[in-house]
Amino acid sequence: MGIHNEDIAVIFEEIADLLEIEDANPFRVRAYRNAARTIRGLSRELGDLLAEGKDLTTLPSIGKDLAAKIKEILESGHVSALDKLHREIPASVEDILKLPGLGPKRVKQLYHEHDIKTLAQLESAARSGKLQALPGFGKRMEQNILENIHALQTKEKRFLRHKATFYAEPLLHYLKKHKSVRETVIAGSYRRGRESVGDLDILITTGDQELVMEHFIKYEEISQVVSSGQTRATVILACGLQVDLRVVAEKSFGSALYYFTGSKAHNIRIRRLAQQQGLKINEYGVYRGSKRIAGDSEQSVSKAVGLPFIPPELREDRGEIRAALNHQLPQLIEAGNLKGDLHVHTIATDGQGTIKDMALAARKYGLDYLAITDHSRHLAVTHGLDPGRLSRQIDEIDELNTILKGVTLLKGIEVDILENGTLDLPDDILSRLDLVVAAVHSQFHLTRRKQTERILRAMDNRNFSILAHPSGRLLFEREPCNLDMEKIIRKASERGCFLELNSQPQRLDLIDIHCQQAKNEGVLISINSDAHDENDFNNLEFGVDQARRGWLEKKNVLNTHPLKSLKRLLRQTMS
Ligand code: DGT
Ligand code: CA
Ligand code: CA
Repeated sequence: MGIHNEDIAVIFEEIADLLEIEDANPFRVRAYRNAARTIRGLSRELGDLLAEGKDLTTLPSIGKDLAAKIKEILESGHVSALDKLHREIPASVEDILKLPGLGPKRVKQLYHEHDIKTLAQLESAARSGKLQALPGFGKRMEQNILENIHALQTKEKRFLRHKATFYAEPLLHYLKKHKSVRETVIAGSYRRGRESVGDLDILITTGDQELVMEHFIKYEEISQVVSSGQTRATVILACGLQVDLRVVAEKSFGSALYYFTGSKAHNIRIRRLAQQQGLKINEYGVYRGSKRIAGDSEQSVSKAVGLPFIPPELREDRGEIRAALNHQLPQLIEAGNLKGDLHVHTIATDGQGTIKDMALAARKYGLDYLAITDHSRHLAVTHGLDPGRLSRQIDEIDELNTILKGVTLLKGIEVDILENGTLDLPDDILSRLDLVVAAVHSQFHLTRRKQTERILRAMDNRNFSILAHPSGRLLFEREPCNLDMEKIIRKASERGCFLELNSQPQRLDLIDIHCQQAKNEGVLISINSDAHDENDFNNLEFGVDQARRGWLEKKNVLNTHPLKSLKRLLRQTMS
């Protein structure tokens, strides 16, 4: 689990590449490259040298600054200089950089001179023959690029976790069918509840590993067996998802589960904590000297290093170990804590169900209340509501509430935030509603300052209740808006209004770290389905998973409140 010299060299090379794309001072770029070379040539691990108290600046090409960065990487698994570059350069540009044959110089040229910043843009330039005309490219290179993009598209693809569940669950079911399979569990990012997964890491225990491996390899959805051995196999499913299966011994199940759940950064910290207590920890168990003291369950592993159980969603090295040591782990929210849903569409705009359909579906899902929030007129493609239609919907909801049993409807709207920060409908109609959910649906590319001011201004409206899908991102499709989210969170705190965690699997917006920030600022989060049909309430579970990754407790979530106190909270924003 340690950090090796190679890991550090890779980080320094990435920094050099990104600095080069940013047109940084060539001396700085070279300093990182030279350091990477030095590190690769060392005969000892930097971690060991540091532990022995060696002064790293005595190594060639390592000055004070780089020595400090090495220390930072060894201690935390990452380095803030690289984190900063990741914030500045779109991730999609880095995707281009990863294409074989395209170095930082060419990527810089594509990005700065030709505004090519995604693989899709690169592909279309190559297809239309425009790329070969650029200085330093040419026909061969264009052809290579097309081939490499194709190879990449069929290979390294992350899956929405939501999508992965569709393949994971039948596979688990298939594995469990075999009579000698005992435990099966999906570890890795899937278990940590990440919004997307690179692959599935499945652990099983069995009395007969040979038979079980044979059974696994015969799964009909497998399109390619990458490798298979006695205790481990890697396969690709027809959908493109990779699955790593490991058979582990029963007595090591807990330590294997802990290890393969990750994250890697969390594991590194746990291992260090164990070392401080004279213990050794790996995927087989926890050891004092040669004596094995724990490993059959995850609880036994945690306990051996003096920690309470840390929920997988928190295992990202974001302070969870410190919190655990101080007995301050959050009591994470659970799906059953939600009492209602505050963002739902109907056939009046782009939904599939009537108000009544949606109300009954919400009741069936176990919710006590439901806010109807159709789109406003500015979003014409959805046939958004104008004041007249909204007024009639208000009357319709009042009437339905007199006959519906077991569920209460609230009157709302998902109103567009216009480019200048005003809301798309007049105050006199908005003030008749129980809540106003406001959202950006246009002009996603304003500058950071303008986009932030636009939203802050909207939040100043007295009728504003909840900011919907605050960043506007669509996973794998649209980058988040360029926004100062910290400012928005602070504003919500001052103003006493709320932020949404939109549960659509492709949105999952707010993201986890912003949930955590909102919690720290005392801002309540509304976990909403944004349902467009009766089945979409199931999305709420993905929203809750994300909320757990954001450290949220029941008390941090607006719609865990019973109707009466919810209404009071909503009214408070209007005063
Ligand atoms: P993914 O698949 O990219 O969504 O992310 P993970 O977290 O599932 O990563 P994966 O599949 O590469 O590995 C699963 C877990 O196994 C990971 O979270 C921690 C553990 N692990 C794998 N390789 C290493 C390693 O080289 N060092 C350490 N410390 N842990 C590792
Ligand atoms: Ca994985
Ligand atoms: Ca894996």
